[in-house]
Amino acid sequence: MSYVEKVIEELHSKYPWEKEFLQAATEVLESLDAIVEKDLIYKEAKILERLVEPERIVIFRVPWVNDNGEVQVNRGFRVQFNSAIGPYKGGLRFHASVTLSMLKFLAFEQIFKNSLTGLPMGGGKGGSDFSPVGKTDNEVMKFCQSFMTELYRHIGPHTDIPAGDVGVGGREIGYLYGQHKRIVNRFDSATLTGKGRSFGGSIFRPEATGFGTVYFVQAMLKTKDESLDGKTIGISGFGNVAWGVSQKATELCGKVITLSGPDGCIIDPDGVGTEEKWNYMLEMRASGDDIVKPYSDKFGVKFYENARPWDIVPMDIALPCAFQNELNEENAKNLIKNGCKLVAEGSNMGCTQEAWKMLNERIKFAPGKAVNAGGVAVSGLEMSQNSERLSWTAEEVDTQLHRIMENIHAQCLEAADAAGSHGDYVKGANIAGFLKVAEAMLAQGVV
Ligand code: 2IT
Repeated sequence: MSYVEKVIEELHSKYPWEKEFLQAATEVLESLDAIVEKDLIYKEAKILERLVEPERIVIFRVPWVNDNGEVQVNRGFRVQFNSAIGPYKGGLRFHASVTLSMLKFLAFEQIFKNSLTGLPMGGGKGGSDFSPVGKTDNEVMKFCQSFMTELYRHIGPHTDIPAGDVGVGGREIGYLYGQHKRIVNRFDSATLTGKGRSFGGSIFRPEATGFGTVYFVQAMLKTKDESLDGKTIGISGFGNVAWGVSQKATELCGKVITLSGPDGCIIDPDGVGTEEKWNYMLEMRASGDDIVKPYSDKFGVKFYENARPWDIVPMDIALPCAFQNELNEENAKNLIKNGCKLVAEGSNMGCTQEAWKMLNERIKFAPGKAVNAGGVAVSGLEMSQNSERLSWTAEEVDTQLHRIMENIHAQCLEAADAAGSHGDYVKGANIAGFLKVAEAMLAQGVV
Protein backbone atom coordinates (compact mmCIF):
# COMPACT_ATOMS: atom_id res chain seq x y z
CA MET A 1 0.00 0.00 0.00
CA SER A 2 1.45 3.40 -0.95
CA TYR A 3 1.81 6.27 1.53
CA VAL A 4 -1.11 8.09 -0.12
CA GLU A 5 -3.36 5.01 -0.05
CA LYS A 6 -2.61 4.55 3.65
CA VAL A 7 -3.53 8.15 4.50
CA ILE A 8 -6.75 7.94 2.44
CA GLU A 9 -7.73 4.70 4.17
CA GLU A 10 -7.07 6.14 7.64
CA LEU A 11 -9.11 9.21 6.82
CA HIS A 12 -12.06 7.15 5.59
CA SER A 13 -12.05 5.00 8.71
CA LYS A 14 -11.70 8.01 11.05
CA TYR A 15 -14.37 10.29 9.54
CA PRO A 16 -16.68 8.09 7.45
CA TRP A 17 -19.56 10.59 7.78
CA GLU A 18 -17.62 13.55 6.38
CA LYS A 19 -18.63 12.87 2.77
CA GLU A 20 -17.68 16.19 1.17
CA PHE A 21 -14.39 16.42 3.02
CA LEU A 22 -13.43 12.85 2.08
CA GLN A 23 -14.28 13.61 -1.56
CA ALA A 24 -12.06 16.72 -1.62
CA ALA A 25 -9.20 15.14 0.34
CA THR A 26 -9.17 11.98 -1.77
CA GLU A 27 -8.89 13.98 -4.98
CA VAL A 28 -5.93 15.97 -3.67
CA LEU A 29 -4.13 13.01 -2.09
CA GLU A 30 -4.47 10.83 -5.20
CA SER A 31 -2.88 13.62 -7.26
CA LEU A 32 0.14 13.67 -4.94
CA ASP A 33 0.99 9.99 -5.16
CA ALA A 34 3.98 10.27 -7.50
CA ILE A 35 5.41 13.29 -5.66
CA VAL A 36 5.34 11.83 -2.16
CA GLU A 37 6.58 8.40 -3.27
CA LYS A 38 9.63 10.02 -4.89
CA ASP A 39 10.83 11.87 -1.81
CA LEU A 40 10.81 10.11 1.58
CA ILE A 41 10.90 13.37 3.49
CA TYR A 42 7.12 13.83 3.21
CA LYS A 43 6.45 10.44 4.74
CA GLU A 44 9.04 10.85 7.48
CA ALA A 45 7.65 14.24 8.49
CA LYS A 46 4.07 12.90 8.23
CA ILE A 47 3.22 15.84 6.01
CA LEU A 48 0.03 14.26 4.59
CA GLU A 49 -1.31 13.22 8.00
CA ARG A 50 -0.75 16.77 9.23
CA LEU A 51 -2.16 18.29 6.05
CA VAL A 52 -5.54 16.57 6.43
CA GLU A 53 -5.96 17.53 10.10
CA PRO A 54 -7.18 21.13 10.64
CA GLU A 55 -4.99 23.21 12.93
CA ARG A 56 -8.10 24.38 14.78
CA ILE A 57 -11.90 24.24 14.49
CA VAL A 58 -14.20 26.55 16.40
CA ILE A 59 -17.89 25.63 16.74
CA PHE A 60 -20.22 27.99 18.54
CA ARG A 61 -23.82 28.87 19.35
CA VAL A 62 -25.37 31.80 17.48
CA PRO A 63 -28.50 32.96 19.31
CA TRP A 64 -30.57 35.82 17.88
CA VAL A 65 -34.13 37.17 17.94
CA ASN A 66 -36.27 37.34 14.78
CA ASP A 67 -38.70 40.10 13.79
CA ASN A 68 -41.55 38.34 15.64
CA GLY A 69 -39.57 38.42 18.87
CA GLU A 70 -38.86 34.67 18.75
CA VAL A 71 -35.49 33.33 19.87
CA GLN A 72 -33.55 31.53 17.14
CA VAL A 73 -30.47 29.34 17.52
CA ASN A 74 -27.98 28.52 14.77
CA ARG A 75 -24.58 26.87 14.76
CA GLY A 76 -21.48 28.83 13.74
CA PHE A 77 -18.17 27.39 12.55
CA ARG A 78 -14.66 28.47 11.62
CA VAL A 79 -12.26 25.85 10.29
CA GLN A 80 -8.66 27.12 10.53
CA PHE A 81 -7.07 24.46 8.40
CA ASN A 82 -3.53 25.47 7.52
CA SER A 83 -1.41 28.55 8.26
CA ALA A 84 1.94 27.38 6.85
CA ILE A 85 2.19 30.11 4.21
CA GLY A 86 0.07 32.88 5.73
CA PRO A 87 -2.85 33.68 8.04
CA TYR A 88 -5.99 31.58 7.52
CA LYS A 89 -8.01 33.05 4.67
CA GLY A 90 -11.33 31.99 3.21
CA GLY A 91 -15.00 32.79 3.02
CA LEU A 92 -18.05 32.34 5.22
CA ARG A 93 -20.99 30.33 3.90
CA PHE A 94 -24.51 30.92 5.26
CA HIS A 95 -26.79 28.17 3.98
CA ALA A 96 -29.27 25.77 5.58
CA SER A 97 -27.22 22.77 4.43
CA VAL A 98 -23.93 23.85 6.06
CA THR A 99 -22.19 21.13 8.09
CA LEU A 100 -18.71 20.68 9.49
CA SER A 101 -17.91 18.29 6.64
CA MET A 102 -18.86 20.92 4.06
CA LEU A 103 -16.72 23.58 5.69
CA LYS A 104 -13.79 21.19 6.14
CA PHE A 105 -13.90 20.41 2.41
CA LEU A 106 -14.05 24.11 1.54
CA ALA A 107 -11.24 25.03 3.95
CA PHE A 108 -9.11 22.16 2.63
CA GLU A 109 -9.59 23.28 -0.99
CA GLN A 110 -8.77 26.82 0.08
CA ILE A 111 -5.26 25.78 1.24
CA PHE A 112 -4.26 24.80 -2.30
CA LYS A 113 -6.20 27.57 -4.01
CA ASN A 114 -4.59 30.25 -1.89
CA SER A 115 -1.17 28.73 -2.45
CA LEU A 116 -1.74 28.85 -6.23
CA THR A 117 -2.45 32.61 -6.13
CA GLY A 118 1.17 33.19 -5.09
CA LEU A 119 -0.02 35.43 -2.25
CA PRO A 120 0.78 34.71 1.43
CA MET A 121 -2.55 33.24 2.57
CA GLY A 122 -3.27 30.04 4.50
CA GLY A 123 -6.53 28.10 4.23
CA GLY A 124 -9.71 28.52 6.25
CA LYS A 125 -13.47 28.57 5.89
CA GLY A 126 -16.45 29.17 8.11
CA GLY A 127 -20.13 29.78 8.16
CA SER A 128 -23.42 28.72 9.61
CA ASP A 129 -26.53 26.66 8.97
CA PHE A 130 -28.39 30.00 9.00
CA SER A 131 -30.52 30.34 5.85
CA PRO A 132 -30.80 33.89 4.54
CA VAL A 133 -33.79 32.83 2.37
CA GLY A 134 -36.88 34.81 3.37
CA LYS A 135 -35.11 36.76 6.14
CA THR A 136 -35.50 40.53 6.49
CA ASP A 137 -32.55 42.93 6.48
CA ASN A 138 -32.99 43.42 10.19
CA GLU A 139 -32.90 39.67 10.85
CA VAL A 140 -29.75 39.25 8.75
CA MET A 141 -28.13 42.09 10.71
CA LYS A 142 -29.10 40.57 14.05
CA PHE A 143 -27.73 37.20 12.99
CA CYS A 144 -24.45 38.70 11.69
CA GLN A 145 -23.95 40.67 14.91
CA SER A 146 -24.44 37.58 17.06
CA PHE A 147 -22.17 35.51 14.80
CA MET A 148 -19.37 38.10 15.05
CA THR A 149 -19.78 38.44 18.81
CA GLU A 150 -18.13 35.02 19.06
CA LEU A 151 -16.04 34.99 15.87
CA TYR A 152 -14.17 38.24 16.61
CA ARG A 153 -11.90 36.59 19.19
CA HIS A 154 -10.61 34.07 16.62
CA ILE A 155 -9.85 36.39 13.69
CA GLY A 156 -7.69 39.41 12.80
CA PRO A 157 -5.40 40.73 10.05
CA HIS A 158 -2.50 38.50 11.16
CA THR A 159 -4.56 35.50 12.28
CA ASP A 160 -7.56 34.78 10.09
CA ILE A 161 -9.32 36.93 7.49
CA PRO A 162 -12.84 35.78 6.53
CA ALA A 163 -14.72 36.91 3.42
CA GLY A 164 -17.97 36.07 1.63
CA ASP A 165 -19.16 32.83 0.02
CA VAL A 166 -22.63 31.46 -0.73
CA GLY A 167 -25.16 33.52 1.27
CA VAL A 168 -22.58 36.08 2.38
CA GLY A 169 -22.20 39.15 0.15
CA GLY A 170 -21.54 42.85 0.61
CA ARG A 171 -24.52 43.35 2.92
CA GLU A 172 -23.48 40.59 5.35
CA ILE A 173 -19.80 41.61 5.31
CA GLY A 174 -20.90 45.17 6.16
CA TYR A 175 -22.86 44.02 9.23
CA LEU A 176 -20.07 41.66 10.31
CA TYR A 177 -17.45 44.38 9.95
CA GLY A 178 -19.52 46.93 11.86
CA GLN A 179 -19.90 44.57 14.80
CA HIS A 180 -16.21 43.62 14.73
CA LYS A 181 -15.15 47.27 14.81
CA ARG A 182 -17.50 47.96 17.68
CA ILE A 183 -16.24 45.08 19.80
CA VAL A 184 -12.48 45.50 19.28
CA ASN A 185 -12.60 49.30 19.09
CA ARG A 186 -10.21 49.24 16.13
CA PHE A 187 -10.65 49.97 12.46
CA ASP A 188 -8.84 46.78 11.46
CA SER A 189 -9.70 46.93 7.73
CA ALA A 190 -7.85 43.76 6.83
CA THR A 191 -9.89 41.63 9.24
CA LEU A 192 -12.53 40.95 6.58
CA THR A 193 -12.44 41.21 2.79
CA GLY A 194 -15.27 41.91 0.40
CA LYS A 195 -16.01 45.14 2.26
CA GLY A 196 -17.91 48.04 0.67
CA ARG A 197 -15.77 50.50 -1.30
CA SER A 198 -16.43 53.30 1.20
CA PHE A 199 -14.70 51.43 4.05
CA GLY A 200 -11.72 49.71 2.50
CA GLY A 201 -13.17 47.30 -0.06
CA SER A 202 -11.33 46.68 -3.32
CA ILE A 203 -12.71 47.66 -6.67
CA PHE A 204 -13.71 44.51 -8.62
CA ARG A 205 -13.84 42.23 -5.56
CA PRO A 206 -17.52 41.42 -6.33
CA GLU A 207 -16.65 40.67 -9.97
CA ALA A 208 -13.30 38.99 -9.29
CA THR A 209 -14.34 35.33 -9.01
CA GLY A 210 -16.32 35.49 -12.25
CA PHE A 211 -13.76 37.58 -14.14
CA GLY A 212 -10.96 35.28 -12.97
CA THR A 213 -12.94 32.22 -14.08
CA VAL A 214 -13.25 33.64 -17.58
CA TYR A 215 -9.55 34.61 -17.68
CA PHE A 216 -8.68 31.02 -16.76
CA VAL A 217 -10.96 29.61 -19.46
CA GLN A 218 -9.41 32.05 -21.93
CA ALA A 219 -5.95 30.72 -21.04
CA MET A 220 -7.15 27.12 -21.50
CA LEU A 221 -8.56 27.95 -24.93
CA LYS A 222 -5.36 29.76 -25.92
CA THR A 223 -3.38 26.52 -25.60
CA LYS A 224 -5.38 25.35 -28.63
CA ASP A 225 -5.18 28.71 -30.42
CA GLU A 226 -8.84 29.29 -29.67
CA SER A 227 -10.74 32.14 -28.04
CA LEU A 228 -14.16 32.75 -26.51
CA ASP A 229 -15.32 34.50 -29.66
CA GLY A 230 -18.62 32.95 -30.77
CA LYS A 231 -18.60 30.20 -28.12
CA THR A 232 -21.82 29.28 -26.30
CA ILE A 233 -21.40 29.00 -22.53
CA GLY A 234 -23.75 27.26 -20.10
CA ILE A 235 -23.53 28.28 -16.47
CA SER A 236 -25.36 27.27 -13.31
CA GLY A 237 -26.39 29.65 -10.56
CA PHE A 238 -27.36 33.31 -10.79
CA GLY A 239 -25.29 34.65 -7.89
CA ASN A 240 -22.01 36.43 -7.59
CA VAL A 241 -19.87 34.11 -9.74
CA ALA A 242 -22.50 33.72 -12.49
CA TRP A 243 -22.90 37.51 -12.58
CA GLY A 244 -19.17 38.17 -13.04
CA VAL A 245 -18.80 35.39 -15.62
CA SER A 246 -21.72 36.72 -17.69
CA GLN A 247 -20.17 40.19 -17.90
CA LYS A 248 -16.61 39.18 -18.73
CA ALA A 249 -17.61 36.38 -21.14
CA THR A 250 -19.86 38.82 -23.02
CA GLU A 251 -17.04 41.39 -23.20
CA LEU A 252 -14.84 38.71 -24.77
CA CYS A 253 -17.56 37.86 -27.33
CA GLY A 254 -18.80 34.62 -25.78
CA LYS A 255 -22.52 34.02 -25.24
CA VAL A 256 -23.89 32.87 -21.85
CA ILE A 257 -27.06 30.94 -22.65
CA THR A 258 -28.15 29.48 -19.29
CA LEU A 259 -28.61 30.37 -15.63
CA SER A 260 -30.04 28.20 -12.87
CA GLY A 261 -31.33 28.20 -9.32
CA PRO A 262 -32.62 25.64 -6.81
CA ASP A 263 -35.98 25.86 -8.65
CA GLY A 264 -34.72 25.01 -12.18
CA CYS A 265 -32.95 26.68 -15.08
CA ILE A 266 -33.55 29.20 -17.84
CA ILE A 267 -32.29 29.17 -21.42
CA ASP A 268 -31.67 32.59 -22.95
CA PRO A 269 -30.82 32.12 -26.64
CA ASP A 270 -29.93 35.83 -27.04
CA GLY A 271 -27.42 35.56 -24.23
CA VAL A 272 -27.28 36.94 -20.68
CA GLY A 273 -25.41 39.84 -22.23
CA THR A 274 -26.90 43.22 -21.36
CA GLU A 275 -26.55 45.64 -18.46
CA GLU A 276 -30.29 45.22 -17.81
CA LYS A 277 -29.96 41.43 -17.45
CA TRP A 278 -26.91 41.66 -15.18
CA ASN A 279 -28.66 44.21 -12.99
CA TYR A 280 -31.68 41.94 -12.83
CA MET A 281 -29.46 39.11 -11.56
CA LEU A 282 -28.45 41.41 -8.69
CA GLU A 283 -32.12 42.19 -8.05
CA MET A 284 -33.05 38.49 -7.94
CA ARG A 285 -30.25 37.88 -5.45
CA ALA A 286 -31.18 40.87 -3.30
CA SER A 287 -34.80 39.67 -3.12
CA GLY A 288 -33.56 36.74 -1.02
CA ASP A 289 -36.01 34.35 -2.68
CA ASP A 290 -33.27 32.16 -4.22
CA ILE A 291 -35.20 31.31 -7.40
CA VAL A 292 -34.34 31.94 -11.06
CA LYS A 293 -37.83 31.69 -12.57
CA PRO A 294 -38.47 35.47 -12.37
CA TYR A 295 -35.77 35.91 -15.07
CA SER A 296 -37.91 33.93 -17.54
CA ASP A 297 -40.98 36.07 -16.76
CA LYS A 298 -39.03 39.31 -17.06
CA PHE A 299 -37.20 38.53 -20.32
CA GLY A 300 -39.68 36.17 -22.00
CA VAL A 301 -37.40 33.13 -22.13
CA LYS A 302 -38.08 29.48 -21.27
CA PHE A 303 -37.92 28.14 -17.71
CA TYR A 304 -37.35 24.42 -17.04
CA GLU A 305 -38.58 23.43 -13.60
CA ASN A 306 -36.20 21.31 -11.49
CA ALA A 307 -33.83 20.89 -14.46
CA ARG A 308 -30.10 21.47 -14.73
CA PRO A 309 -28.75 23.39 -17.72
CA TRP A 310 -26.27 20.67 -18.73
CA ASP A 311 -28.87 18.30 -20.20
CA ILE A 312 -31.18 20.75 -21.91
CA VAL A 313 -29.23 22.68 -24.51
CA PRO A 314 -25.94 22.07 -26.37
CA MET A 315 -23.06 24.31 -25.24
CA ASP A 316 -19.38 24.65 -26.17
CA ILE A 317 -18.32 25.41 -22.62
CA ALA A 318 -19.94 24.46 -19.28
CA LEU A 319 -19.17 26.37 -16.09
CA PRO A 320 -20.79 25.23 -12.82
CA CYS A 321 -20.91 28.47 -10.80
CA ALA A 322 -23.14 27.80 -7.79
CA PHE A 323 -22.54 24.89 -5.41
CA GLN A 324 -20.63 21.63 -4.92
CA ASN A 325 -21.58 18.49 -6.83
CA GLU A 326 -23.97 20.25 -9.19
CA LEU A 327 -22.77 18.39 -12.27
CA ASN A 328 -22.91 14.58 -12.09
CA GLU A 329 -21.84 11.67 -14.31
CA GLU A 330 -25.11 11.66 -16.25
CA ASN A 331 -24.79 15.41 -16.87
CA ALA A 332 -21.17 14.94 -17.97
CA LYS A 333 -22.22 12.23 -20.46
CA ASN A 334 -24.89 14.51 -21.92
CA LEU A 335 -22.49 17.42 -22.19
CA ILE A 336 -19.93 15.33 -24.09
CA LYS A 337 -22.62 13.83 -26.32
CA ASN A 338 -23.90 17.31 -27.18
CA GLY A 339 -20.46 18.56 -28.23
CA CYS A 340 -19.19 20.36 -25.12
CA LYS A 341 -15.40 20.71 -25.28
CA LEU A 342 -14.48 22.33 -21.98
CA VAL A 343 -15.76 22.26 -18.39
CA ALA A 344 -14.27 24.54 -15.72
CA GLU A 345 -15.53 24.86 -12.15
CA GLY A 346 -16.43 28.39 -11.08
CA SER A 347 -17.83 26.81 -7.91
CA ASN A 348 -15.79 24.77 -5.44
CA MET A 349 -15.94 21.05 -6.33
CA GLY A 350 -18.75 21.81 -8.79
CA CYS A 351 -18.55 18.32 -10.31
CA THR A 352 -18.95 14.94 -8.63
CA GLN A 353 -15.92 12.67 -8.63
CA GLU A 354 -17.36 10.44 -11.37
CA ALA A 355 -18.17 13.50 -13.50
CA TRP A 356 -14.80 15.25 -13.32
CA LYS A 357 -12.91 12.01 -13.93
CA MET A 358 -14.90 11.40 -17.11
CA LEU A 359 -14.53 15.00 -18.28
CA ASN A 360 -10.82 15.02 -17.46
CA GLU A 361 -10.30 11.94 -19.62
CA ARG A 362 -12.50 12.82 -22.57
CA ILE A 363 -12.48 16.64 -22.93
CA LYS A 364 -10.77 19.57 -21.18
CA PHE A 365 -11.51 19.97 -17.47
CA ALA A 366 -10.21 22.35 -14.77
CA PRO A 367 -10.99 22.27 -11.04
CA GLY A 368 -12.44 25.06 -8.88
CA LYS A 369 -9.35 25.59 -6.78
CA ALA A 370 -7.53 26.85 -9.89
CA VAL A 371 -10.41 28.31 -11.90
CA ASN A 372 -12.14 30.34 -9.18
CA ALA A 373 -9.02 31.54 -7.35
CA GLY A 374 -9.51 35.07 -8.69
CA GLY A 375 -11.94 35.85 -5.86
CA VAL A 376 -9.54 35.14 -3.05
CA ALA A 377 -6.68 36.64 -5.08
CA VAL A 378 -8.45 40.00 -5.15
CA SER A 379 -9.19 39.51 -1.44
CA GLY A 380 -5.41 39.28 -1.04
CA LEU A 381 -5.04 42.49 -3.02
CA GLU A 382 -7.69 44.09 -0.78
CA MET A 383 -5.58 43.17 2.27
CA SER A 384 -2.52 44.78 0.68
CA GLN A 385 -4.43 47.96 -0.08
CA ASN A 386 -5.74 48.05 3.49
CA SER A 387 -2.32 47.64 5.06
CA GLU A 388 -0.88 50.33 2.78
CA ARG A 389 -3.93 52.54 3.45
CA LEU A 390 -4.55 53.16 -0.23
CA SER A 391 -6.90 52.17 -2.98
CA TRP A 392 -5.79 50.86 -6.36
CA THR A 393 -7.50 51.81 -9.62
CA ALA A 394 -9.77 49.50 -11.58
CA GLU A 395 -7.06 49.06 -14.16
CA GLU A 396 -4.43 48.14 -11.57
CA VAL A 397 -6.63 45.51 -9.91
CA ASP A 398 -7.82 44.01 -13.20
CA THR A 399 -4.25 43.81 -14.54
CA GLN A 400 -3.10 42.02 -11.37
CA LEU A 401 -6.08 39.64 -11.47
CA HIS A 402 -5.44 38.78 -15.10
CA ARG A 403 -1.74 38.20 -14.41
CA ILE A 404 -2.48 35.99 -11.38
CA MET A 405 -4.97 33.84 -13.35
CA GLU A 406 -2.54 33.35 -16.23
CA ASN A 407 0.13 32.47 -13.72
CA ILE A 408 -2.10 29.87 -12.01
CA HIS A 409 -2.89 28.39 -15.41
CA ALA A 410 0.81 28.16 -16.26
CA GLN A 411 1.65 26.60 -12.86
CA CYS A 412 -1.01 23.91 -13.37
CA LEU A 413 0.33 22.92 -16.78
CA GLU A 414 3.98 22.97 -15.65
CA ALA A 415 3.31 20.84 -12.57
CA ALA A 416 1.22 18.40 -14.63
CA ASP A 417 3.99 18.11 -17.23
CA ALA A 418 6.62 17.56 -14.55
CA ALA A 419 4.49 14.71 -13.16
CA GLY A 420 4.17 13.17 -16.64
CA SER A 421 0.46 14.00 -16.89
CA HIS A 422 0.38 16.48 -19.73
CA GLY A 423 -2.69 18.74 -19.73
CA ASP A 424 -4.11 17.35 -16.46
CA TYR A 425 -5.30 20.47 -14.63
CA VAL A 426 -6.48 18.50 -11.58
CA LYS A 427 -3.09 16.97 -10.91
CA GLY A 428 -1.31 20.18 -11.84
CA ALA A 429 -3.34 22.37 -9.47
CA ASN A 430 -3.03 19.94 -6.57
CA ILE A 431 0.71 19.37 -6.98
CA ALA A 432 1.60 23.03 -7.54
CA GLY A 433 -0.55 24.13 -4.59
CA PHE A 434 0.87 21.38 -2.36
CA LEU A 435 4.59 21.87 -3.04
CA LYS A 436 4.70 25.40 -1.64
CA VAL A 437 2.66 24.54 1.47
CA ALA A 438 4.68 21.39 2.13
CA GLU A 439 7.96 23.26 1.80
CA ALA A 440 6.80 25.79 4.40
CA MET A 441 5.55 23.03 6.73
CA LEU A 442 8.87 21.20 6.49
CA ALA A 443 10.81 24.41 7.17
CA GLN A 444 8.69 25.21 10.25
CA GLY A 445 9.24 21.85 11.97
CA VAL A 446 6.63 19.73 13.72
CA VAL A 447 3.93 22.26 14.54
O1 2IT B 1 -14.19 30.07 -2.25
C1 2IT B 1 -13.54 31.15 -2.16
O2 2IT B 1 -12.40 31.24 -2.58
C2 2IT B 1 -14.20 32.27 -1.52
N1 2IT B 1 -15.34 32.13 -1.09
C3 2IT B 1 -13.50 33.59 -1.36
C4 2IT B 1 -12.56 33.58 -0.20
C5 2IT B 1 -11.94 34.91 0.12
O3 2IT B 1 -11.26 34.96 1.16
O4 2IT B 1 -12.07 35.88 -0.63
